[in-house]
Amino acid sequence: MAKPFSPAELEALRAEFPVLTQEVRGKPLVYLDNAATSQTPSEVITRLESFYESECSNIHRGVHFLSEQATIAYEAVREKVRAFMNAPHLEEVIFVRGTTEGINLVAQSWGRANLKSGDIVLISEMEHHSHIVPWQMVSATCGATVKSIPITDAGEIDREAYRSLLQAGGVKVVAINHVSNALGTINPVKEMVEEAHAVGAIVSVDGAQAIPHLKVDVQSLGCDFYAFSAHKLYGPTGIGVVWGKREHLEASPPYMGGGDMIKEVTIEATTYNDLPHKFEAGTPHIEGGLGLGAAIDWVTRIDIERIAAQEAVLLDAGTQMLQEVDGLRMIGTAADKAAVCSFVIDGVHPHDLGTLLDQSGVAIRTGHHCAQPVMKRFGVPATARASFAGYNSLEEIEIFRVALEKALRLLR
Ligand code: 7TS
Repeated sequence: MAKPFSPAELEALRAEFPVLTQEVRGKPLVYLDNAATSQTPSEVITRLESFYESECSNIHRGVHFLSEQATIAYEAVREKVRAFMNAPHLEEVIFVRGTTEGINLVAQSWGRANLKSGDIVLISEMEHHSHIVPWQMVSATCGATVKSIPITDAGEIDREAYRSLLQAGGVKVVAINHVSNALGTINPVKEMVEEAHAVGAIVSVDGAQAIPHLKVDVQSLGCDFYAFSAHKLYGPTGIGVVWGKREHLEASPPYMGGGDMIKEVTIEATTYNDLPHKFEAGTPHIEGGLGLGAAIDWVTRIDIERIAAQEAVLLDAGTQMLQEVDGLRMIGTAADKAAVCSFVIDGVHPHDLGTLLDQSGVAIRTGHHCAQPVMKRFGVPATARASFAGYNSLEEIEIFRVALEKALRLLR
């Protein structure tokens, strides 16, 4: 079992994040909105700068020095990503803008080529909108039907209901997140994949909330597609990855047309490039890719297991602290949870709470978290959500507690 950070280790780690040293509204920043976007260590920021200082050029197309260097650096990140998620083949790693684009790519490329009238797409009730809407869009085009996998009162997948839905036949796709952003639930992806494959369905996994907290191994999970965003993994915005099994990617048409994704173009017709370039039309987010590589290096150096151990301590302390608040109801009490505390408090609107906490320098997220079916399931319009990262401390949970008490005195 990995250990959480010692006070000295945590202090050194926090010092790597320039943003954490600032005050907001005259108070030290307590950043507890990591499920939305995590903060960025200096190493990653420096990597973004150094691209513009010494490598700025387009990639995959230049014969000159800068382009050659940038291409080598960018392609080296693909290998880092492959190793980070233990993907079997390099060409299965496709760079995209983020989780959302990755899922749209899967739905539009694989979905259009494979879904037909009468097919069923199963989407869990705890999905982020970005894992619902793209499948709805392609289903509407292909005549497929979208059905939901229900969740329990604890915010876990109802496994019995899932099995029944699979057994009823016609399921071609199962769309599940590895970790829910609104509940924190860690889903039993490996088992759910086995069950889906047994009836001939593929599984698309939204890994946006899992990649910063868990050691992800796509071969062990056995899933067919896995998408994530760099900005939740201590990396830059605007870049992410969708991984897919080679046979699926090869049998799917490109998502976008343009430069770099072709072998030959005439005015009449085009032959497409090989993987991964077939799915990477146009100039990519080059410095973003380099930043993602630096973020993976950073997480590897710190050790994802130790980050997870730190977050487990924070989740325990945060949950305990919140449960002592009068009238508070935790939304999402799964046995296996990542570092997310979503809650509502009697008589208090989450937005008011978020605004008052901000006055104390505490940043949380409030709203439906782009997971309206979850809100509907629990009968709430919105929740307040504190989400932790490896650099958060128990002292910050204490500041959060004091700020929460102060806010509740004003609101009640
Ligand atoms: N899937 C999940 C589970 C997410 O949490 C998010 C973003 C996305 C997909 C979309 O990622 P993007 O990088 O493509 O935007 N979640 C959140 C959140 O919880 N608060 O702000 C963004």
